[in-house]
Amino acid sequence: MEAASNVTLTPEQIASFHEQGFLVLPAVTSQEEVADLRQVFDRLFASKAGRKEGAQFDMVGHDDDDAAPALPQIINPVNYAPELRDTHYRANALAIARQLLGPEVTPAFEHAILKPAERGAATPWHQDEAFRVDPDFEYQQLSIWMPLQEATLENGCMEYIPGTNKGEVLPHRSPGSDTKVHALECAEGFDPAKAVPCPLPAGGATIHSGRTLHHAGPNLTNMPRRAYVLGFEIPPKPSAQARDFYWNRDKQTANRERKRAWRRRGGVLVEVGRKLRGGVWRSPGRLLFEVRRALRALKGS
Ligand SMILES: O=C(O)CCC(=O)C(=O)O
Repeated sequence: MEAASNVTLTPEQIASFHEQGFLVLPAVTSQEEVADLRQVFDRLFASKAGRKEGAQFDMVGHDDDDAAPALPQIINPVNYAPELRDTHYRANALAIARQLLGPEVTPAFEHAILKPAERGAATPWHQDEAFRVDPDFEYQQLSIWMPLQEATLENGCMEYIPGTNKGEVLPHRSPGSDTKVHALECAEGFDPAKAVPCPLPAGGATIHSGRTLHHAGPNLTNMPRRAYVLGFEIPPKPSAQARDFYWNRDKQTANRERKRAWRRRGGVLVEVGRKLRGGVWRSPGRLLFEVRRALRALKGS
């Protein structure tokens, strides 16, 4: 049975999201579900799920096999834990995304992020849109970020710069100019002193748009900080205006290499199967975007 949604945003919340670029909600699922998700996350990170496919990696280090990661992430954890497919969180997140961006919205990506106890690194200031490998599309995306335990300033809650959602994508770079690091950091054009920290209870959520500048501090506590991010977007259309996200061109990360090797071994067919199972065919706009993106990637390789 599919989980049902029970979150309705007020007109004031919707207006505030579009004005400020973020929104804070005290609860988007039950404490029981949060407890279940914590167990799933701990299993996925401990078993290195997705690592061979390049889907689990350290965001801020060189991601060596034998090094303890400072900020491990799993892209699309649902691929390694089918029980994540049918959660109240997912149903509520989709309902929220539709209220904020409109009925055309489709699921686009998801992330599991861990800041390990005592050594979890800060997430650098960035805009999510800066990570898009193909800047020649128009993106209208948002992320729903749910902590699986309390999120505080001490363990790395989210912090946002209000209003940055209304500007362009600012110049980014690899932290320390090290192109072997997956993360990006925003290089200039904002004032970190304007940051609004957003502490949250477990199972609450912050929502931010693809251009809202954000970061999260290090985890200084003796408990892990886990966050489950669900991303949604209007199916992107080719943009009339050319942009250059040059900071993505030179990336040479270990996870990108693992992903390439896995695709060559037949992983590309697994990817197509996952997209079909995920329901990409239900939205003609989404399907068209996926085909256009694949063709552009083929042309570029
Ligand atoms: O969880 C974090 O530390 C950062 C999350 C983030 O940057 C995002 O969801 O876009």
